[in-house]
Amino acid sequence: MRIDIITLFPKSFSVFDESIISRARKNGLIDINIFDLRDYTKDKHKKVDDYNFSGGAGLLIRADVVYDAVSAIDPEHKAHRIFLTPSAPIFNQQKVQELAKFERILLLCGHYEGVDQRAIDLCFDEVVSIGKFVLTGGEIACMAVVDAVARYIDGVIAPESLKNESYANGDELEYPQFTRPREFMGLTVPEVLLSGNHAEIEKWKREQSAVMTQKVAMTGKGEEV
Ligand code: 6GU
Repeated sequence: MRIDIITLFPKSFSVFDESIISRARKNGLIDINIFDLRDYTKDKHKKVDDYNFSGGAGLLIRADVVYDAVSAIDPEHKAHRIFLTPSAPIFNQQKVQELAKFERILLLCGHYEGVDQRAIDLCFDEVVSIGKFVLTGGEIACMAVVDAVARYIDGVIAPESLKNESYANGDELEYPQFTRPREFMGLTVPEVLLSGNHAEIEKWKREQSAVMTQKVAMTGKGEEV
């Protein structure tokens, strides 16, 4: 899968040089390209923003700069194009799986007060938010989206890992897990997990998933795309 990211802060994406994503890039499973929006300005001061016609403080990213960047990077509109903004439907695991099916995606990270709406209307297929809160820019949201999507690309992680995890079955959350030692600070590993009885262990996992899901549902309501 090819992933193109347009940002004003390319250096922040060094996170993709670590861990699983880095390995997937080296193995040729994902081709992540970071583009600096400033490289697509025409004026000598490399100005990307301008004042907001609705008034108020804060500058907006200009439509022409975004249009020029997107047109240069994806001239034939081969990529599924996503703009990251808090003013959007909220991302979830179903969306992750949908995005993972594209051969190519392109993401634009907003910054400052946002982006001229005409750029969004003209250039993007979809807008995505990662939750009901506001970040200083779309970069961290972009990293979250790309990381989650990359996990669903063949070869990036073991397929079994995708089966037994939160949101693999609807909104069901994963059960608690334990490793050695059997006792830590007075807390013990549930007896059934030490029993070697696989049927009982499976039953315990299903029950604990339900308990976890119920607990979380009662403490905060999640949002759907
Ligand atoms: Cl995609 N961008 C920003 N700036 N803030 C957010 C967000 C995105 N999703 C949640 N908060």
